Amino acid sequence: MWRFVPKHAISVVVVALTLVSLGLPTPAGAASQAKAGGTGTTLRADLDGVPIKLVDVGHWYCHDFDYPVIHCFSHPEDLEKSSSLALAATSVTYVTVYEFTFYQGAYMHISQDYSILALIGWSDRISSLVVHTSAGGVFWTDWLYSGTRYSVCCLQQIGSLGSFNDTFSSVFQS
Ligand SMILES: [Ca+2]
Repeated sequence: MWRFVPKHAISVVVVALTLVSLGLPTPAGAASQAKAGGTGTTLRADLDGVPIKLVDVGHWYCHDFDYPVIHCFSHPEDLEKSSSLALAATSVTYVTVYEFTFYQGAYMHISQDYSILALIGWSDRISSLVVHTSAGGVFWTDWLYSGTRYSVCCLQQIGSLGSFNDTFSSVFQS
């Protein structure tokens, strides 16, 4: 069954991952992984089951319901199948972010906090979004939940972010 790490723990892990991945070049074989010291939790990503670099997540159709693994797919229909299986097992607050306005381009179902969206290739690229639950989240224009905040909630569908287009650099779920 799917099991989720408590959010406060995830935040610590994300920050740790960020520091590690920014500070140390990783060997080619470990390029798709960023390890958090001491926790045993490794944020990683795959595309159609094959490991990919985390920064490439933003190019595909992905979800993080199996955190700390981000699953990506070449085709959105495969993403939706995988997402349905995960969501059937638990209730999750999540937001879908899209590369282009009006829900076009690459997209990702995000249920976790990301202090640096650049880590998964999503910084300064989000142009539209959909909130799937009554809860929501807060996007920020800078790393580590700073800069200008942009709160979303309540099944909002935002086809165009206006002046916030391509500005979000971190996000946490509320
Ligand atoms: Ca964009």
